[in-house]
Amino acid sequence: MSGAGAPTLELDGSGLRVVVVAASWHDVVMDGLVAGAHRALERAGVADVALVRVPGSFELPVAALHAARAGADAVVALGVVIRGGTPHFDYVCHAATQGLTDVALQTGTPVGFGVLTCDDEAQALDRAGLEGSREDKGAEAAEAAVATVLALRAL
Ligand code: DLZ
Repeated sequence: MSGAGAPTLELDGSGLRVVVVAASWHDVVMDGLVAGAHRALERAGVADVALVRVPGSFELPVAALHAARAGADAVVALGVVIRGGTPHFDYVCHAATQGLTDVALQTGTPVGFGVLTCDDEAQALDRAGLEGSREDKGAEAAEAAVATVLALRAL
């Protein structure tokens, strides 16, 4: 999947409470994703931002569920899973993706999906919003979460 075609979003997220849930594997890439999400939320005027760290991407759904039940208007889920030589990659990716989807649908709380699933670390660094990265997936996930809250409120 390429990053081409991503929308440019002008957002007013003032008054929203947003919880960023972030895994801890691959710390350099994670630092970039978390910083990108915070930059995007600040640009959108979201003042009430909390950050919750969990060990790995497998733990993101339960943290997102807890945040949603605790009253977050939106959750931004960030993680990095890098393919290795075992099927573990597929299990962790599937659990994170399906689990976060379930949280959004069961609670009605928008969940921005910022989990990178990459073949190697170079791919992940290129999407991490760091100096020299081509993409900023942490920011994209944060913007998507805020935009979805605003879209749902307009219904
Ligand atoms: C076990 C594991 C492996 C092999 N790789 C990653 C990874 O690339 N990214 C990530 O976020 N987490 C990884 N994990 C940890 C699992 O997500 C989870 O934390 C453990 O299986 C413990 O439940």
